[in-house]
Amino acid sequence: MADVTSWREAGSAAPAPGASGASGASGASDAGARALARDVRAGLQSTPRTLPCKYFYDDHGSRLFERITRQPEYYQTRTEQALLEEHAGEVIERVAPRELVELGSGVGRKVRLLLDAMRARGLLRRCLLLDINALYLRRSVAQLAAEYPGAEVRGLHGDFQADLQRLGPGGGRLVLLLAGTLGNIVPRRLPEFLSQVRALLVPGDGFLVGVDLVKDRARLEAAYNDRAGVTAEFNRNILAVLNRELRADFDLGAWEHVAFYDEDEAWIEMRLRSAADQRVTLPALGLACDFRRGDEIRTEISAKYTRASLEARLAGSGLRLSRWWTDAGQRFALALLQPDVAPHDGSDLPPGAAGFPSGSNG
Ligand code: SAH
Ligand code: AVI
Repeated sequence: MADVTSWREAGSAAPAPGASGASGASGASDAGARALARDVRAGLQSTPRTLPCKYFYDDHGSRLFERITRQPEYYQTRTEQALLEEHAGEVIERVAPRELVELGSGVGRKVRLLLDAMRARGLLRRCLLLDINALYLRRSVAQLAAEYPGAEVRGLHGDFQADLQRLGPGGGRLVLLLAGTLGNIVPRRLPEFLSQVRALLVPGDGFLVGVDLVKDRARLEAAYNDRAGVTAEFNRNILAVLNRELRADFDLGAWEHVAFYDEDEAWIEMRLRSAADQRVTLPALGLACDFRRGDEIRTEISAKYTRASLEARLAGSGLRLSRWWTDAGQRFALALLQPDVAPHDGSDLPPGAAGFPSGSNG
């Protein structure tokens, strides 16, 4: 059983203009266009100029991301895949979920390792994929529904920073945020996001996060400056989204890809740098922007964590680190986060969970 729900029709923020709609409904793309217009206006008028990285992922951008994951410099995907191959069984045994929810599911490849581990233990009932790109979402849902015929597979088209409450209450739930996508959330906003995820869970549930780790600058910068230039194309693609959706006239050839590691912030920052003095018009916004040669627009941050810096961000979120796995090279980690069981308030304990073990910090 499979279906894809557009949350936008329910009146929530509309995050994916330019992506093929699941239903092609024009109301959905109107809402998407409004959200894009608001975000781009605010971002281009702020100092420094910024664009939200979620707008990379139209259909072409999603394809480019897939190509990035196959570049030799981009160690993240293959390292996380290997960690999941090794530890999926243990994750499932710790959480015993009947429902898997993947935020930012993309092609939905790695999720199979967890679904297989659930199925092997007779646990699998439901799988929910959430993504901003409706085309990839619809394809993934159809494929998983065919491969796991006993499970209810659903797609939710939305923004994991705006729409989480639509997932409803937890209980037997494992939420995934893989690929290091947690790093694309500005770290100071992470506690708020983690609290929102916590609200989807009950004690005993889990939130499995793929975490790209702090490491030497050369390796990090190489991953975002691949020799084949795929990341550069991915970065410039955000301007193509603005040209199509807002009738802007960015000349993609007049913008240079920049990606560097900011050690103080512990994040990779991607920017687009104007290669000339130029004026860009965005008629749909009634906006014209002047750029001097060398002016930059920040398009993405990709924060890198240590176990300690991630734990520091958990403070007050209601989640604790229950298990931590890394590869031998300490490049990438899987962090299993689970709700704190507040000793003074067991009101959200599910039936029978009163004796839930606290779990060890691995
Ligand atoms: N989980 C996949 C894909 C990771 S790439 C993997 O492990 O390979 C990040 C994914 O998150 C993309 O599919 C992108 O479309 C989606 N995404 C990015 N920002 C999002 C947001 N704010 N809300 C929902 N999905 C988002
Ligand atoms: C999806 N996300 C974790 C990627 C990252 O590494 O931050 C997106 C990306 N940006 C450039 N390359 C890949």
